[in-house]
Amino acid sequence: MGFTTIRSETREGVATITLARPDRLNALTSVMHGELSAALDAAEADEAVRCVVLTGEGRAFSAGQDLTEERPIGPDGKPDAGGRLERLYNPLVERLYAFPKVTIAALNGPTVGASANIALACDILFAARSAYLQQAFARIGLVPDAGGTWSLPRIVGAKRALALMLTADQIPAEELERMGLVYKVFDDATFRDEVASYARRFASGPALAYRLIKEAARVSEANDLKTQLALEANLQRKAGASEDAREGVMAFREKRAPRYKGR
Ligand code: T3D
Repeated sequence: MGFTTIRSETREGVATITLARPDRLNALTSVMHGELSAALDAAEADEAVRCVVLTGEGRAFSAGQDLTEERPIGPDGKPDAGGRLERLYNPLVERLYAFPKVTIAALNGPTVGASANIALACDILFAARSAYLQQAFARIGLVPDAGGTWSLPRIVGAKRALALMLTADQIPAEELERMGLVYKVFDDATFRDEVASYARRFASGPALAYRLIKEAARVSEANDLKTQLALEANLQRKAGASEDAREGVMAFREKRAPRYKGR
């Protein structure tokens, strides 16, 4: 697609989007945001794509906003960091939370600033053992953004989230796994293969059920038990009527692997 700051390739139902400015630790620029958005458009539209993997080239996942890029100027004539969030980061984070296919953030190395919170907007995070995550904002006099102040307390609890944000400490991969921010840590040498194996599993899985599971998880934060139970019944009605659900049960009875079609 003629991208200059990312790479996007699709294989076996998996679209892998790689942030590709390794000499800048894949720091995010406006151009990169535009390309990322176009790559997500393509992955969403392509029926053959069932899973999206977001990762980084070289030794980092991404070092957050490119700090050499000028901030937009606000109506008062002053640099407006919030304007950039409203224009670029907030739509990306909302889009990832609502993305209709399974999304994986593959943290191959340092995952810093806004990029950490973009990763947290993906469904599942895997990390290479050498990776770390850092809410670096306070180190440069900024406030965590890209949804970090929303997602972190929900994942790790209020006090721990506050400590991560105030200290801006680099948290090693194994601790991220213990805190529940990362699902699994793999050795650096096998990291890409392990992530690819999970991605292929999702790509051949029941896509409709995955979409409904994501919907249930996404809205559960705001629902009480009664509302969530009613939602589950509705979603199960849809899933249960799908070809995939029929195939899943048939495959179980016939003692063979299911062949899901995503409908
Ligand atoms: O508009 C707004 O600003 C609001 C939006 C804010 C969103 C945010 O994401 S704020 C947070 C921004 N990110 C950071 O504060 C992290 C900055 N980077 C670092 O602190 C360090 O680079 C790391 C801790 C991530 C890694 O350290 P290290 O020692 O492994 O690598 P390094 O040598 O610092 O970095 C390698 C190169 O990448 C280096 O360039 P050089 O010296 O080789 O020419 C470095 O300047 C460059 N680089 C790293 N991070 C960024 C960057 N260049 C531009 N922007 C970066 N964020």
